Amino acid sequence: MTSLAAQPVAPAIALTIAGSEATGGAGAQADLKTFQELGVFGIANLTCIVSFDPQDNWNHRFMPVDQKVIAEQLEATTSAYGAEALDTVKIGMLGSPATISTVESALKGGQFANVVLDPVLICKGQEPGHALDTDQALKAQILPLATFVTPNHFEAESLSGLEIADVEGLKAAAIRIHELSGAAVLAKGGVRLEGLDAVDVYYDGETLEVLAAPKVGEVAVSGAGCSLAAAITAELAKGASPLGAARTAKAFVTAGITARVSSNAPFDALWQGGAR
Ligand code: PXL
Repeated sequence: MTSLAAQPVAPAIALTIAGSEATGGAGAQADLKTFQELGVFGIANLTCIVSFDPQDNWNHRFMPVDQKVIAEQLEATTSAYGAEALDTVKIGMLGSPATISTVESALKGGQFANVVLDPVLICKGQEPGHALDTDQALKAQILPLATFVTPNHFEAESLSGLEIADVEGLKAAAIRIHELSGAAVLAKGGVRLEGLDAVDVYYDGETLEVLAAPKVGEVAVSGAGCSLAAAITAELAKGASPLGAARTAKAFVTAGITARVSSNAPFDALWQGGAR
């Protein structure tokens, strides 16, 4: 008897080390939806649980996962999938110096060829300077281990020490962050830079490329940064080049922002199905 079922093809696998954002717009939920949408078997190891507070202007309530439990998740995941099956990881919100040290140890285990860092310094609604010790630990311990880093406007200023007023400033910051980290950089202007386009700058030490797409509104959408870095991660897991991954991710996020989901929270959420 012949079967009509297609020969199964093993999917690429990718891990996100990230926080849960309860409303499903950002964090691990956005990462897993992005992985799935791009045909990658997704794994999430949770670092914290964020629940916005509707009684307090939707500010963040932050609950870290116990360090032992974070280490156990990473042990389970790296043991289940060796470096041949799982060599690509995305780092999202870590949230504390202790978690940064736990994740640093796991990265130093050497399993991951692709380490995509979304340097979440503060989230929408948080004040800059909120968590200086965490920011400093991220720069000192995780940034040097990254192979790809995706700072937004604020994070690019913080990581580079440069002020960014326009695309030329974004280019200078991307070059500086590459020099500091050795990683490929996609510095995101988003809605923060003036003009009709949302402009990002890619730099990997050789190629400098401006990625532009028409802005969809003037308000930042929740999950855009997470989904962009997750899409880069998925594409790298499938074997794309860093620049190819950046281009695909930009198109994926632009479609997802166009198909955004609104709620009672003050920001819309990106819909990963927007590119279908
Ligand atoms: O968008 C950054 C982000 C990442 N991860 C988690 C978050 C947020 C923002 O709210 O809650 C868990």
